[in-house]
Amino acid sequence: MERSGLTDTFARDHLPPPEQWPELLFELPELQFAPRLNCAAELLDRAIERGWGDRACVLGDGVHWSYSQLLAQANRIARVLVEDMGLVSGNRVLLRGANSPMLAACWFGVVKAGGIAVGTMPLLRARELTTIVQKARISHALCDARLAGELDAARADCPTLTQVMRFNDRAPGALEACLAGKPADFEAVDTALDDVCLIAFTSGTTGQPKGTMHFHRDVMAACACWPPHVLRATADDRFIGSPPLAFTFGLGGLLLFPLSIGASTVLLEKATPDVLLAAIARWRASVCFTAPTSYRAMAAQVGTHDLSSLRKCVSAGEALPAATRTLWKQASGIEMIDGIGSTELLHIFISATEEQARGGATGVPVPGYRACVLDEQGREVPRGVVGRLAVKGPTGCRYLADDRQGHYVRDGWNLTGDAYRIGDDGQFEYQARTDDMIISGGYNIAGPEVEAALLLHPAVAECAVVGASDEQRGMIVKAFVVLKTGQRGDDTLVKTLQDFVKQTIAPYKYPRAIEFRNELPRTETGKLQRYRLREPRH
Ligand code: 3UK
Repeated sequence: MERSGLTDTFARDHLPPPEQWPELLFELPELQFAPRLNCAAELLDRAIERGWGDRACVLGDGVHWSYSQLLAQANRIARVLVEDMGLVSGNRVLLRGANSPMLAACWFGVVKAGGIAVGTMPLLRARELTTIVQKARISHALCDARLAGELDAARADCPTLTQVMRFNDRAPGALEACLAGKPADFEAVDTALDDVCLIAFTSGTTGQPKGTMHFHRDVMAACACWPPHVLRATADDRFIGSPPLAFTFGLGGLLLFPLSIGASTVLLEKATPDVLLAAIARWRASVCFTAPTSYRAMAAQVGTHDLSSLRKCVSAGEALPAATRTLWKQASGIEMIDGIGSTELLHIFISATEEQARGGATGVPVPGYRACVLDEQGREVPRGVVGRLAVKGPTGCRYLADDRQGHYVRDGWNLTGDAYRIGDDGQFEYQARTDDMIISGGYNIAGPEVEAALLLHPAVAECAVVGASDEQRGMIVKAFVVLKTGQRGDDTLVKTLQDFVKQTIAPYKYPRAIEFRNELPRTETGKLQRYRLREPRH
């Protein structure tokens, strides 16, 4: 490894042993990085050198910052961290707030100062924050005043967290007051390309959250792979979307990627489907990032908004059903860019351009990455056979002090926990999470395939399919269905939906049980929490 530029060595000390790392690939010419690299300086200071200083950069409610203004703000924040809050490079800094230009400036301030940014989802409670603070041994926090309650409640069990400053706050000790007296320049800490700059916690549908450690190089590698090769946005694009900056889907899509090309980005505190549609029209946004369900909900309402500025739509976070792709195309005229990414690999590693896009397929490995489908023994399966998705590239899984490293990385491959198959055209087709495969009456059934079939029925707004235990068959396919308004969930509709599925896919896959719900349990990142539908209701 390169000589570290960080004084506090906690992160490097807690990397997994080298033999447990995935193999890393740096074959592309754009992945040759200098040994000294600070990604915040690379993205912001270099932007000014490229002449982008006066271009629009981050926008939000009442805020319109150019690249120079964002850099100045980030520099002042770095000074507050170092000069007023005693930050030593390598310290972990918790960031807490809804998406906003100020939160973006905090991220860059922390990273320029050699701090390690740890984003937290706005909805997290004191218990969950405590786990994160303890695990990453966090010493500093920058927190939106409106979200300070849960962090304050966590502090009793967080002795390492000694420095907390609030922003979006007019109080004398708040960040805004401290920034007022600071000069707008700051020399970035001279970090190594393999110094940790980010610990992203997995959104964790089950179990304890895992901290994934990413280097300055990883951030630049993510900017160099999927965005130029698949997204292909330009400096004149304006990005917008819903994923929180604490989720690497949001951090990349709504902050790092637009800034890496001189584009602008709109950071919305709230981005429910109705709000997002109105915001696209208001800001004349051209590139949108959100989850499949959000596109589905927006498709029903596009008529009432001017979406003429919109030209690229990215879907990630969970599988994009073919019906949702078609629905959005019909409603907006736009072919979506689907992409599978993970917190462990930082961002998207399999995806398809608008031209390559095909319903039911995620796409092909992003340039810079390699992917294949393996059996239980780690051997490649023939084309068309379902197995475990395995990936390697310039980024990869490094858990912070966690035994589960050996589950995600085997023989140099990152195993994402997804069941995939490669189609005749070479595209990767998502089946299910490996632990979501339903084995019923001896058949292997992928829940998402049944969901995709149900979604084709006009009465269905949303659905989730899981295995439910059954005395006779061991397991049966059970569907939880949210109906469109005006539909009645009765026995007749159950029968109608069952027949509909039997006519759409192999009949043995039909849901033997259907339960109607008003909504489905989801994480803050938009992922369906299937495990909550599996457990008995109390
Ligand atoms: C699932 C998908 C099918 C899949 C993420 C883009 O979702 C992200 O990260 P997470 O760590 O979850 C990873 C898991 O989510 N998944 C994500 N996208 C897709 N399944 N099709 C997709 N397009 O199970 C994967 O293993 O929360 C996504 C960029 C950054 C991210 N962190």
